[in-house]
Amino acid sequence: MSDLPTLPALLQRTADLLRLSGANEFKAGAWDKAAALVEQEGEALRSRDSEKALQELPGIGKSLASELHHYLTKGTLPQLEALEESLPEGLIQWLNLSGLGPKRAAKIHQALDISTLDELKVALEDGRVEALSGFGKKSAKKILNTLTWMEGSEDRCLQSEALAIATQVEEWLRGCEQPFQAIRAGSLRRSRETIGDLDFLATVDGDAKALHDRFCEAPDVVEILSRGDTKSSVRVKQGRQLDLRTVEKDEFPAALIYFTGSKEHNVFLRSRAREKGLTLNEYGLYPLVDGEADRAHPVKAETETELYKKLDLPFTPPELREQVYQSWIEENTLPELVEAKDLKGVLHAHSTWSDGKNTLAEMAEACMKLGYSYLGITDHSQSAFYAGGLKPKQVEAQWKEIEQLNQHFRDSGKDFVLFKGIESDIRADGSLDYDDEVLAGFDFVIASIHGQMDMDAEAMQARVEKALCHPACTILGHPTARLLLQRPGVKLDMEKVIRLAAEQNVAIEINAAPPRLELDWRLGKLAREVGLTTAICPDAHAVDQIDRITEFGIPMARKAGFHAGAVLNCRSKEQLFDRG
Ligand code: DGT
Ligand code: CA
Ligand code: CA
Ligand code: ZN
Repeated sequence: MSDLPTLPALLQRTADLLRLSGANEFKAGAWDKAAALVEQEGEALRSRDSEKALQELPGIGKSLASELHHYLTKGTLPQLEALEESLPEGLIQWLNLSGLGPKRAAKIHQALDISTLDELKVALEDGRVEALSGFGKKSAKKILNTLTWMEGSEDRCLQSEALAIATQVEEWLRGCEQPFQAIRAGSLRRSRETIGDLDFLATVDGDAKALHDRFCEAPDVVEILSRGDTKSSVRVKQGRQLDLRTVEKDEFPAALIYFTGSKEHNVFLRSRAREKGLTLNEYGLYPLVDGEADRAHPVKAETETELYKKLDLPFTPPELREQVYQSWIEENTLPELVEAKDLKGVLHAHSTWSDGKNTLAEMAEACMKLGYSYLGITDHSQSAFYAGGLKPKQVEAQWKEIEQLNQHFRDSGKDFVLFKGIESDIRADGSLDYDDEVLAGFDFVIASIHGQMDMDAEAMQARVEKALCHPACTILGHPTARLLLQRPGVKLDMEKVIRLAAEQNVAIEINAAPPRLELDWRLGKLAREVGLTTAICPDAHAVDQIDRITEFGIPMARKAGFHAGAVLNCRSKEQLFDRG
């Protein structure tokens, strides 16, 4: 059976590959339109069970209807498969470079007769690309920057991708006939925003080989790198490496600490052990006798907590086992980290008023179902025309709908309220995207950068600082606009931004969209020192994206060291926008 939600993306990809192959715009554009149409149709598409019925859709000609029908019945698009077959694989990879669209990629490919990333890099460096008409020095430099950036990150993946793989593998392992206990370790347990390889640690009752065998036979495994009875490594089809370690029960706490890391945290713990006349390794904690571990008399510790205690240290949540937090651990000033149950409401979501997929009422309903007592809706502002940004007249109309819905909630005895918000573009000059009069009418304003990201550091700094100082600004959205593993953020002195935001009583969001995950957790320590408030936001464009705040937002806020008291949407709806 076909998976409808992925169909628009496949149609879009076909359009891109057609352009890459040099097809004319008329032909490629039809696939773009088909993608938008299919998105709009949703599940209703399934009821069109013949090519003829599909052809009745606007813009769907005979050949597209045949493709769609093939997809609905067989789950693939023949045209896409043919393109992927015929285009050089290296050339297809060019599409991952943000800043180089398929048409321009095709132009370079044809003019210079090159088709790999390496060849492209050389051509960017030796000036052949900038000499092509329509390119120039600046755009060649930009493409080269993204290429270099991507090279350094292709051995990692997003946390969300790693979590999906981990969940699948764990489910598969549960089918092992031998009883066992397994846990995620490494960067995944520490909730890093990107993941290199996935580490699992387990203890097995009886023969550990059975678990290793099952691990190596997981459905997505494409390569077994090593298979043993204490350690196995495999590669899965998504490209990631997975490591499984099994240890004895009494070794588990020390092994868990070791394989959770970070490396720097381990170094710190080992030196701490030395200071106490002990030695710590991946098997246990032992007294040091004549500079040697006394393995016959291990220091008893049945849990991680007990092990930390033996080192006179507080239990350190995995998220905080990073170099930056060493002083908090030593001084025993670790914060009580925010938890999912502390969240009271949702801020930063889009509706059909701009580029969201669900109506205001649907979004509110979904928040209620998840147990939240408010939703601060923030559609795009007028400059974001590409995302259906709201003109002042539409803002007013949306306010009316919000008031009606709130009235309805009150009348039906629902403990829920919609707040009037906006995600206002920060214009290049640092101004917000409406007159002050309009801005004052919102319950709250998220200010975000969406365009003109190439500005130099000084201009960008001034731009963001001006926005922060606007009296209507409540939250700074995705501060550097980075996209993990795709593009670095804008040039910004985040230390200064955090200090100023705290001073101005402006919160900086932790955006839970998997490629964003900023405010970066590395800045959490400073945030706590200056009393910055954050908001854990889904940036949801559909009802099924609201839950991101618990899935990715909470782990990231914890990793940044935030306690519930410093999180805006852990406040009740009555106290939410108190700025005293
Ligand atoms: P990743 O895989 O790059 O996302 O990051 P990690 O932290 O998962 O690193 P990985 O998979 O190389 O190792 C898992 C843990 O094992 C790591 O967090 C700490 C521990 N570990 C590995 N190698 C060393 C080492 O050379 N020294 C120390 N102290 N610990 C290590
Ligand atoms: Ca790892
Ligand atoms: Ca590893
Ligand atoms: Zn945004």
